[in-house]
Amino acid sequence: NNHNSFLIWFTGLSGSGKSTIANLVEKALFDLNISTYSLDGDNIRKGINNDLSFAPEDRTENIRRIAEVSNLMIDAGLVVLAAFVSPYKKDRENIRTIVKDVNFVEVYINTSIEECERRDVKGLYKKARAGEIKNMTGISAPYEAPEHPDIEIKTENEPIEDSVKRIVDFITPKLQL
Ligand code: GGZ
Repeated sequence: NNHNSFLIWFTGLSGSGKSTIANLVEKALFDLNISTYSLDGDNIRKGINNDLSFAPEDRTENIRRIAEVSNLMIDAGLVVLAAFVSPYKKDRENIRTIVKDVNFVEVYINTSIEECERRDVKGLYKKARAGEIKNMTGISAPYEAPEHPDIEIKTENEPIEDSVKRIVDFITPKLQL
């Protein structure tokens, strides 16, 4: 539980590009014969965390359980990629405590709220503006940006391939290939 134990954590607004970038990083690691598993809202909030809302205390519990599940997967030998809005600084700090001996890499996907709202891939921002969704991060709920992320990605300024390469280049020297 040391050299190849990695948790790559992507934080950012809904629609910022977390899952897209995480999936491309996962592909690159696969090509290096590294066994990975990706966690995101689609596989976690529909399953183990389907009892949780987007209220602050439920987001905290969401992140806590994800950190614990990550710990188990890392223990099983996988590099875990986790893509969650994870808007609260204290919740992200708690992840470090939960996975203590694991190499924790915080990747901040810094896409502006204006751009996320313009993309509005799932129509959630429109619903939030119409008052049909409460607690929408960036609209009616806070996002506390990381102050010292290991990697910061500005998707509006950098080609996605370059972003992916920067993440892979950050991780691979630390991995026993
Ligand atoms: C933020 C919401 C909300 C609200 C539904 N606020 O773009 P998506 O759709 O696929 O990613 C978002 C996802 C956020 O779930 P997380 O588990 O990552 O959030 S947290 O870490 O804060 O617990 C979005 C969708 O769920 N979604 N309602 N109100 N995102």
